[in-house]
This record gives sequence, structure tokens and C-alpha cells, in this order.
Amino acid sequence: ADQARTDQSRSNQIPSVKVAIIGTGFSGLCMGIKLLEAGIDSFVLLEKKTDIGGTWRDNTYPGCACDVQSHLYSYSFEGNPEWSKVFSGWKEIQDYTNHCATKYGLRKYVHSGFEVASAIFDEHLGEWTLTSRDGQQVRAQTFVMGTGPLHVPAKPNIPGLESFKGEVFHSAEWNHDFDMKGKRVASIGTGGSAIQYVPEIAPDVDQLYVYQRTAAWVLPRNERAYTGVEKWLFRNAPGVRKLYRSMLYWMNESRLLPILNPTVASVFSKVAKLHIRKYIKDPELRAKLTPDYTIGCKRILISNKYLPTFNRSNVELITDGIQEVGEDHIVTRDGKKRDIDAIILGTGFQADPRNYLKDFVIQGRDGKTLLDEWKEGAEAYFGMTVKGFPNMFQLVGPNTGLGHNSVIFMIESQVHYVIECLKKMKTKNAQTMEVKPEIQTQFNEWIQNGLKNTVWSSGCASWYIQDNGKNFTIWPGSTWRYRLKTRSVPETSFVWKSLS
Ligand code: N01
Repeated sequence: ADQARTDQSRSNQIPSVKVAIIGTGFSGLCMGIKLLEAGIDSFVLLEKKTDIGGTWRDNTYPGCACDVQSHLYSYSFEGNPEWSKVFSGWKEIQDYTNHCATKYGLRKYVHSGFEVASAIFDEHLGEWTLTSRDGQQVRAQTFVMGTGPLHVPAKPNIPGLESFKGEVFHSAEWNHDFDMKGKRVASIGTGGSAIQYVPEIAPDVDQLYVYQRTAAWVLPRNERAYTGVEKWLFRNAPGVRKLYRSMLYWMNESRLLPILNPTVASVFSKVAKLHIRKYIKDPELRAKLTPDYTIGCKRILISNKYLPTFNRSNVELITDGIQEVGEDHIVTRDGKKRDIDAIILGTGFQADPRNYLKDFVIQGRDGKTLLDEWKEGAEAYFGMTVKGFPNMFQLVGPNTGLGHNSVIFMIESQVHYVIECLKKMKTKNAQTMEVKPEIQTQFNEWIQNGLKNTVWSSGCASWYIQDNGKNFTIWPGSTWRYRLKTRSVPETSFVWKSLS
């Protein structure tokens, strides 16, 4: 009966590939490039939108830029001597991803408009079937999620928000047609996105109300444009560019110190306090902008423009919580009503995969879905593989996010690991590989142990922590440690199966 089912499934017309990759951001594209390099050209890149590029296609708000230096926030194998400044804006990064897609011949593998609604594992075939919202299908031996952990906007549950008659949009869905000139604008949230757009829109609007729930630690941003001489050197002496890249890497890696060591953390918070003092002379305002949690517990932000914005006469920082939103106003808990024309939600993203994967059914062995598997909390083995889900890999999955360095470094480590897994399956003549449950458990105990006594266990509320109290987001250590641990695939950690 199994054979008959296999034959029947094989005979249908669903196109079949070796690897299906979801997403065309930095991770999906890197996966495609490295597959081609490994001689595997049977793959598809499934993209829900029309254009490629993940975060840097979607986030186009004024001032949107990466807070990791571009010479580091780029592939190690595709240096770009032309970066215009230390921290590039979204457009320059998006141009870079487009350049990589073209240069490495990835465009013909991209299926745009393919929003994956389900991925179902067939145990008899040892394959996944991926189905889009509009019914297109593809079968793949291996499926790789390059969906990114921060791409579904988190819209706040504020009473009355839906009744607001003016313009409302999220920072990642910026309405560029909305003319802010002469408008009274409310901005909710003071995370990495808001601190970038707030200074940019302040000069345009009539009045800007910044609603802050928690003050952010903000450090100086060493921003500057590269000189002609530097660019010439980067172009003509690749060794210099590589040396510069490693210098940036180690400089960022040292930002791990305040995370792991409270004494260093206190030095960092002193620097941040001096940064506030430099720009904010009014002690009351300064107190409101000074965080009361340990630095590093939430992402440390960098900006030289954000704090001075509060010295403008048309900008008000509001720290009283929002009570409700009306048709044309916001009321805070102190009873104050402010009339407004527009609300910008700088409220971040659904970081918990159980939320952002809510509308995407991933069904592994024995009909179990990933949401069932992660009912008590999301976890994986090295952030990539999950027990019960053979041949499924997640890039930047649980506990592989960073608060201190370039995530591209983690992505390259993971893509290397996936390729090693594929090679091993081939040499072992295996159709599937699946992490052993006890290995996944041991690994996650080790992760949670590593997170003890770090700044993330200091008790501040953040989206790094899931509802079971565990930090499911952050890799608890240096990125080179992750790199070393993912250089090779430990055979005994997996169950390898051939088709009988
Ligand atoms: O989102 P966030 P983001 N009522 O979650 C507040 C990356 N990024 O879009 O702290 C009122 O950081 C919330 O308050 P609180 C980076 O990884 C990277 O700014 O929860 N306020 C917070 O202030 C970053 O971490 C770059 O109390 C509410 C803010 O909204 C991630 O994206 C640049 C609220 C959300 O901050 C997300 O950044 C920009 C509510 N109901 C972003 N709900 C790079 O350069 C939330 N808030 C790489």
C-alpha cells in the first residue's frame, strides 16, 4: 500500500526540487548562492512579494538604516568597496541584495508571488510539499525557512485604535504618499525603528508626540561617509577591506562584554548617560529619557540625532501610558487629550515564531504541527533543526539572534551547516535526517544555562523572552563560538533514514 501511495504521489504533476527555500532576504539568497557553489541547482526561492529582499525591501521609513556597519553587514564572500558610509541606509543595502541576486544567477530560481501557506512532510516519500495561498505547489526533499524572525509587524492592542479616523501605519509599512507637512503626528514606541524616523520627520510635522513606554539606552553612532582614498583602498587592496571588516567584527564582538559582565555594563551605561547629558539639559526631560533597566537587556540603540530631537519646540515626549485612542485624539492615563491627524506605530515585530508562523501550517512527522511542537515554547538544535521535522532547517531560528554583532555572520554559519547536512545525507545515502529528541533537549538546557547570569536574566521585559520565561531569541555567547560549533555536523546527533 505504501508503494502504491508513493507511486501515486510521484505521478502527480507537482514540480519537484531538491531544496525549497522560503524568502529572498539575506538568508534565503545566501542559501541559494551556497547551493549553487556546492553544485546543487535543483532548488527554488519562494517569495511572497514581487521583489526580492526581505527587511530592506519592507522597511523604507525615513532614516531607515542598518545599525551594524555595512562592511560587516554584508556577505564575507561579496565585499562591496563602494559602501558610501559606515552605516548604510536601506536603499543601499537593498541595492546590494539585488546586485548579489543578479551576480550569482539567482533570479531564475525565484518564484515571486508564492506565499507559502503550508509545508507538509510526507513520511513515505521523505519529502515536503509546499503549497501557496493561491494553490501552487512544489515538492522538495529539504525545506529551508529564510523567513527572518522580525518581519510580521506587531500592532498594539490599544483601546479605540481601530476607531481612529486619521492615517495609521506601522514603521515597516510606511505610507510614503502621506504628506506629514503641517500635521499633528503621534508616534508610539521608542525602539530601533522609531529612534531612526523620529528625528527625520520632526522638522516636517506641525507637532510630534512621541509616546514612550520604556526609555531606550542610546549610545553615540560613529557615523561618517567614507573618503575617496578609503574607497580607492577598499577597491584596489582587498586585503585592507578584509582587515577593516575583521576589525569591525571584533569591535562589535566586544559589545558582548557588558552583556556578560555587570561591571562593564555599568561603564557602558555611564557612557550612555553622558550621551543623554550632552544633548538634554532639562533635568526632568533627561530623567524621562534615562532607562531604569540594565543596559543590554533590550537592544542597545545608536543615534546622534534621536535625543536632540526632544529639544525642538514642536516635539513632546509623553511617558504617561496611553489610555485610549479616539476618532481624532489620544488620551493618556493622566487624563490629557491630544488632538492628532496621524499615528505611526513604531511598535516592533511579532518576534515569537508561534505568532509569526500562525498562518503558516508546518506539519512534520506523525501529523504534528510546528505550533503543537512549540506549544510550550520555541526551541531548536542550533536554531536550525527541530525533532519531528526531518529535512527542515530554519535560518536565524530560536536562540540564534544577536544583540551585539552582525546577523549575517550567523546566517553564513547556518548556511554552511545546511550544506554540510545535505552533503552528509548524500554520502550516507539517506533520504532524511532528523535531530534526536534528547540531543535537542540537552542543547537547549545548555543554551538556557548559558543565559543565566547574563544581562537578559536581569528581569527587564523584552520580546527576547517568551511566555514560559525562557529567552528564545538570543545566542548566549560569542558568534565565533557558534561558527566553530556549526563547522561540522555531528552524525550521532541525528537519525538518518533511507527510503526502503
Ligand atoms: O521594535 P522594538 P523596532 N504601547 O520591538 C513599544 C531591528 N532593527 O521596530 O520597550 C506602547 O525594538 C516598545 O516598548 P517596550 C532590531 O533587531 C534593526 O523599533 O516594549 N508602546 C518599544 O519601545 C530591533 O530590535 C535595525 O516597553 C509599545 C517599541 O514599541 C528590531 O528590529 C534598525 C507597545 C518597539 O520596539 C525591532 O525594532 C531598526 C504598546 N502597546 C530595527 N508595543 C538595524 O539597524 C510596543 N511598544 C539592524
